[in-house]
Amino acid sequence: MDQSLPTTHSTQEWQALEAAYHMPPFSDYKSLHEQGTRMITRAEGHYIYDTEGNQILDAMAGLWCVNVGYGREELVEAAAAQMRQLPYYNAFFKTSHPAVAKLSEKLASLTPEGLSHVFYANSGSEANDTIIRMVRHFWALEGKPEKRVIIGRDYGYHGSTILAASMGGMSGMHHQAANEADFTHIKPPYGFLYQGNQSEDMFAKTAAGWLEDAILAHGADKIGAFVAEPIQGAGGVIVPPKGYFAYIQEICQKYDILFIADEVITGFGRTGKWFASEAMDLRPDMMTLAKGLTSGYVPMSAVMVGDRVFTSLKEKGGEFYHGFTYSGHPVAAAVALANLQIIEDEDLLTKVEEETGPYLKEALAPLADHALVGEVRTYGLLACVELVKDKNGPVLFENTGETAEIVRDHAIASGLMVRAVRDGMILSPPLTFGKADIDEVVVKLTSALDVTATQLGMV
Ligand code: PXG
Repeated sequence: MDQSLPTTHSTQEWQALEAAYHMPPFSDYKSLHEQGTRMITRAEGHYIYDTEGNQILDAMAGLWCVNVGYGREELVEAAAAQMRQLPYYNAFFKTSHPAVAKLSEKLASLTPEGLSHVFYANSGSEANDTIIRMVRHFWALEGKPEKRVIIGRDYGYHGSTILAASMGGMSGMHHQAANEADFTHIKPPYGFLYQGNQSEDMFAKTAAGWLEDAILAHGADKIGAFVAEPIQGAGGVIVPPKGYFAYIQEICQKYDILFIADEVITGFGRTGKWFASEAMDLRPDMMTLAKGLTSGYVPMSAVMVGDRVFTSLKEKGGEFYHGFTYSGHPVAAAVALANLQIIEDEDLLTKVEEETGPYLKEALAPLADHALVGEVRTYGLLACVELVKDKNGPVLFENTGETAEIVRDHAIASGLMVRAVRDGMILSPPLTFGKADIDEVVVKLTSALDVTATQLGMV
């Protein structure tokens, strides 16, 4: 029996249902339906398909998550088999199940040494809320309950739950967030805006110095943790200068501040290693995982807890009052295990590190000469093409985001899905992308840039 949803409605009928009933995330409900929503009905490999019959190359892997690409029967089978055997049981009250036990062992083996225990949630946001509570629990057990302020970075994104939004540096989200007193933010190591004529190492020192300044301004006795995405994703693929995190980690150690790596985007092969922490030599006390953990086929997130924190919780005792009905969900755990198996069997890390990562860098490099482009930066299979009004300066566009939106619309019209962040065009394709897929991205993105530059009278 075919149980898939009907695809027989017209685009207009689907859009009418959307407009009548659905409140999608991050939307302005006033302007949302002026244009009509694009309705995606299916996906296969690296392409998504909409109700108009358009085939679109997905250079964003859904939302930075479909690392193994679409249509993977292994994941469907893993979910179905687990649903038949044990579709649900909880991990509360001293019960658990084999899928989550196996996944925990696997994650402990893949993540950097010292991160040996796993706490599960369903989204990156929940995982980060878990971390915030665990930071407070840890310092309370250590007899320093006043160490509860967490330092994040501007343009950092850690999720949409109330605390994760406060920890993040998206200022637009802050007025709906939690009490500001528990969070503070420093400037990110965003070379394009802040490096000026400093050498890379000098800028790394300057940017890490912003952390020390913030610690001294608040008093180290108040600061519980510093949180960072190794590469800021939703903030615009901000790649730190070499050495930045070495200085950052020294500072965290000097003032006895926990270091948290949010690897929701950078994890599971995106950088060519299992985790950016490995690529950048980070030794976080805790690590946030989601997205690529299940390649987005089902929701699951995890917090990797380092030995210092875990040992304290274990030795000092006292309940950690926190958890979700679906923490360590058996179906998600089974899908995660199958997904990790694919990454290993297909050697996707080597593919990204040695083949497609360097190829993406090389293929995008010529765009730096385009009239609309101020900078191209890549790391593994992450990329940002920064748009500028004038390359000399560079001078940014006044109405931030407007130009990137135009480029994005042209790209989609030509069959390429990219993300726009401020005036940056963002790529985060499936790790199964080959060189031919990258070539297709470059051709379509270049054409979208050309059309936009002509439209804006820049060439
Ligand atoms: N941390 C990081 C680094 C993320 O990128 C989260 C936490 C939160 O995960 P959940 O599963 O709660 O969404 C994310 C999520 C965008 C965009 O606009 C990015 C994310 C989510 C939604 C939109 O690029 N990243």
